[in-house]
Amino acid sequence: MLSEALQRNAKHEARLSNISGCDLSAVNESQRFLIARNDGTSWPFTENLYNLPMPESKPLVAVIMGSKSDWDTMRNAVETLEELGVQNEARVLSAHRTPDATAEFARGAADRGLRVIIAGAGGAAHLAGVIAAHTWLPVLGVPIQSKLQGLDSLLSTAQMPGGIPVGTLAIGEAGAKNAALLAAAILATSDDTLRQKLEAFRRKQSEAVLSAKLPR
Ligand code: RP5
Repeated sequence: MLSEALQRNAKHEARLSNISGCDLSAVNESQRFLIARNDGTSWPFTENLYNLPMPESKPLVAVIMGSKSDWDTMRNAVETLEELGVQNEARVLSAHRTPDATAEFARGAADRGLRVIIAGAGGAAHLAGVIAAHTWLPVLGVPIQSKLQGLDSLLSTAQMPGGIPVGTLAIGEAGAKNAALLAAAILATSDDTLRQKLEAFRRKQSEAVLSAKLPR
């Protein structure tokens, strides 16, 4: 099987050489993919050899933050989603400084294919609540550590009136990481592959705890 694939790839290398004037480095992976398809070859026979891109999938989770200054905290959410292979998008939107854009984002989120929204904000942290007011999607709030140690952010995010829920996580980095894990768990209720990744994440975490060496 592998040698057949290698032969087919050799044939394509030759075609690529002709097309690109012998400079294979000038042919990017998307072009290789298109050439293989236009060539009538059943795709994706080259996927392991060229790591050809799969069709782009839409983000399922949005990570929104009230300010660029929240990134150091909210990157923990993005990195955790990436680790689990969850398609995501991240951007700055403010409940107070960009109220119209925030509402527009929230209203269109479900139709764009998003399934969970993570919103982090600090101080008078209304972002998660305002987003939740404009969408039926689950919204997870991350209180950013603030000048008041994040207690203001925590209360502003958590104390929603009955009827518009925001699932509020811990203050700061742990909250951002857990928001991503919770978002993944929500998606995993209908995605077995993701469920297995989450279970593997937990196993690895447990192993790290059990094998911890104390400095003594
Ligand atoms: C909130 O105000 C943001 O979420 C941020 O945590 C806080 C401070 O924002 P900057 O003044 O740093 O932009 O809206």
